[in-house]
Amino acid sequence: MSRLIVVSNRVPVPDKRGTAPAGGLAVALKTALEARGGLWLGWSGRSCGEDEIGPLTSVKEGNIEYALTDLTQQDVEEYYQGFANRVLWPICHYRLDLAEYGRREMAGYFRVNRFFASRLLPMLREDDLIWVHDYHLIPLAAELRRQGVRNRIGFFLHIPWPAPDVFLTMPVHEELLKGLTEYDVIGFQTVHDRENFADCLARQGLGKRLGTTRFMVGEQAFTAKPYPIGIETDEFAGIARRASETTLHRRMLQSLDGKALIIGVDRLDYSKGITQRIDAFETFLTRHPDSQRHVTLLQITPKSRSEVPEYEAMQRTVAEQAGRVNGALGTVDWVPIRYVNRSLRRPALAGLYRMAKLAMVTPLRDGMNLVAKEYVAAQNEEDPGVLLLSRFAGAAQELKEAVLVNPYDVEGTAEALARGLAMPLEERRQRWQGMMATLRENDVFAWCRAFLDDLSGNARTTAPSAAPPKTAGYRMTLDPEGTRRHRL
Ligand code: ADQ
Repeated sequence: MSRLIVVSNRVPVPDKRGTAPAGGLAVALKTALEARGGLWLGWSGRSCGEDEIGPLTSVKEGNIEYALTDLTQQDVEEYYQGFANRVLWPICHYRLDLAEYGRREMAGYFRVNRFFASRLLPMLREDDLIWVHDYHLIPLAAELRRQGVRNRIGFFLHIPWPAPDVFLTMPVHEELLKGLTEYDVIGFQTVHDRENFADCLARQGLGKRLGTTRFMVGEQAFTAKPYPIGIETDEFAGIARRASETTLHRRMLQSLDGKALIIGVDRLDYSKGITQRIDAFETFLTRHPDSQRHVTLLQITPKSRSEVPEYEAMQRTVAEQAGRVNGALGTVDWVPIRYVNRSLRRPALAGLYRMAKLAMVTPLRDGMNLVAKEYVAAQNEEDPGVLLLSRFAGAAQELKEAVLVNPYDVEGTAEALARGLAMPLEERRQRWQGMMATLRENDVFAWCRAFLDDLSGNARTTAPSAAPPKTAGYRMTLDPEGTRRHRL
């Protein structure tokens, strides 16, 4: 079996006791790396002066090596804070209004990708499989190819891929699109994202489509396919079951004093729809005054990317909004919204999910959204809670039994919330069973295997003899992968 090289912006390096930061993605990739032996390369999170970039820092654990590089302060500003977080992130989440293009940042993004390629090159062996993750590193394959690398390289995009009208607003769209076609396998979260990508290729007249998942640009054929990411379903369910014995769980139950808990868990990010969610909760309370004093919304939101001004402003907006609702509707012994800016450990989070009668997972746009999946996995099968899920989260393509909402429609979300809280046990059970079966079948390990099978399986330069798409041009409206699960 070929060795596996994973490249991502940040790397979950195990600490001195050998425990890696928890999280399904890290666990799944670590399992794959252990099976094949391998290397995980990324940024150390440190910045330094131009002349201070030293050799890679290496941490070894068993047959896995974690290799970290520092970046210069200028690199971090241009590549990470600049182009990745202030252009690619907003554009891929359909926020054209927040994208800030700057030539310097764009150049920095490509320069740092070249730099990552040069750091990887001396460590590469001929038959290594390379798996690149996420929007920070789109041009990495093109840089590696330019430096002579012929290995099979795969890319997985964790965030949405936008429709052509949105994507093409980016001044460097051509380079990014062409850069992607240098991969052998491109993974998206949903069929919808892959079709958006195919539409972008078609709009730019780049190559041709050979079949549902195969494309050809110049002499090179590649695969573009949805691989919906999952969680460690059974492990997470076990953590949630055990969490009911913890002190935090008891204290929380006590403090709820019989009120129904509604939960929201998101990094602080404008894509997560937190302000619309609070609006919907307020509308629900106002329209259903008999629910007042009987429900509490716990919104757990660790701060993220505070160096980007939009995020700092958002922190103020959400805190003020929660304060205003609490001031207007709260009583001396009831606070409608508890707003917490903390990251919680997984057992604590799992226990809170299990305690909550309903989860509001209402992003305006999300690649997948693992919180939705964790909430379902954490439920008590005898008395499961209700998942209110945005139809604009990738997870909505799989979790069809959730109560799907349009987060822009505040009143509609408020009514769905009322319906969800009143949902009879039998319906809750049925919906939960359907969702849980999906999560068990397509957990994060299955996701990882499916991608790596495709990455190790295809021949890069062979043009397959697949039939052309049945519909004219590139657009395919019906795609059987929409319901396909990876049974491996
Ligand atoms: P994110 O945007 O970070 O990920 P998400 O998929 O919801 O979003 O995952 C966040 C993870 O962080 C979850 O495992 C969750 O439990 C954890 N988390 C969130 N808030 C927390 C808190 N307060 N304390 C502790 N843990 C917390 C990106 C994309 C998503 C895609 C993932 C994976 O934006 O769409 O689902 O990658 O591909």
